[in-house]
Amino acid sequence: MNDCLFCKIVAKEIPAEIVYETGRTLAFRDINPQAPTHVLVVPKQHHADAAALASADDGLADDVLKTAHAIAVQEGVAPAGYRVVFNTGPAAGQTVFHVHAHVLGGRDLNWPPG
Ligand code: DGP
Repeated sequence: MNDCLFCKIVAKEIPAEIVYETGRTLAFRDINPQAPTHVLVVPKQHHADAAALASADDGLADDVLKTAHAIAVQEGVAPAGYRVVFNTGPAAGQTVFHVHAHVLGGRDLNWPPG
């Protein structure tokens, strides 16, 4: 999509600190990190939110989840524990409408989230 921020990052038109890439996914550091590890995983194909990703019937949601776990291993946060979050819709705090998984780790994470 022409006006989508994360599509522009996928297209490398806007810079980001890319930490992992597969054929169908891209992972880059969040510009406003909330934990020592805070990486965003996106499908390269545009889907607005997690509900739309879940409806993609070609295993793309699996690819995003597998990339999220690969990030946790690469960042060294998997053994202690980490969180994967899809903010879905405005009430949940979604601000960028290209689906993305937040991968958070490297500190103790509170529950419930705010
Ligand atoms: P959400 O609120 O769940 O839609 O998360 C959007 C995240 O995207 C937020 O944590 C900040 C991050 N973000 C916004 N703009 C940029 C950007 O230009 N570059 C990067 N790396 N992250 C961004």
